[in-house]
Amino acid sequence: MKLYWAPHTRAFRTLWMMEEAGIPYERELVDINDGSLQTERYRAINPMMKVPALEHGEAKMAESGAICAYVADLAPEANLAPPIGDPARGRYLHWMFFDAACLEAAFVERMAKVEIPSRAAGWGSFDRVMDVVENLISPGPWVLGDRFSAADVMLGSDIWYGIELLKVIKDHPILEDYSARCVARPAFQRAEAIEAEALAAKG
Ligand SMILES: N[C@@H](CCC(=O)N[C@@H](CS)C(=O)NCC(=O)O)C(=O)O
Repeated sequence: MKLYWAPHTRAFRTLWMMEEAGIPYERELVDINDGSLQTERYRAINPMMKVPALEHGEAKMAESGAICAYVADLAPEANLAPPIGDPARGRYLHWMFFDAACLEAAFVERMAKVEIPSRAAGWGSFDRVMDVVENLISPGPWVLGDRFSAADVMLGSDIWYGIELLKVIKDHPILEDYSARCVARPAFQRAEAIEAEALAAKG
């Protein structure tokens, strides 16, 4: 299984996911700024020509949420996704999809300083999304209560990104605590170390 990735991108969550799953994988570090993704070979994996992307035998796929869900299902022993038939799978899928559909969109709205009428915007509004996520992880500690899952990899990576890098989340102690719980996970730290090593090698 090969993961195409670049540091400081949405590929981080897939690195974290791989480290949580604990299954063998190969990493191919790509440069998203020098045109090296603009090849027919890469287009066949991800026609959007973005990272992350995954190749696993005949399976070729992109979209970080889909990759996280795919890897979680491949590693049942890591217990990162409720199996089909488990009622918790509904809540799990709900929040996996919510991340890309609502949380990321709300960040973009805030960064672009545009206001879209909340009934037209699929995510409602930035403030509404923050309230919903705070309620979701209270008391937590995770989206599925005591059970950490790939939904936390998706949500946690975006919350962390929103606080630390984009700085669109401010004065939300519940979200800051959740982010700190994510950062404390050994798999998160291994993913960070992989990024740091790649950035240091680049100079
Ligand atoms: N919806 C996609 C977004 C992927 C994406 O936007 N990747 C960016 C980095 S965060 C990228 O590869 N940009 C390079 C480019 O557009 O050329 C996902 O979640 O995987």
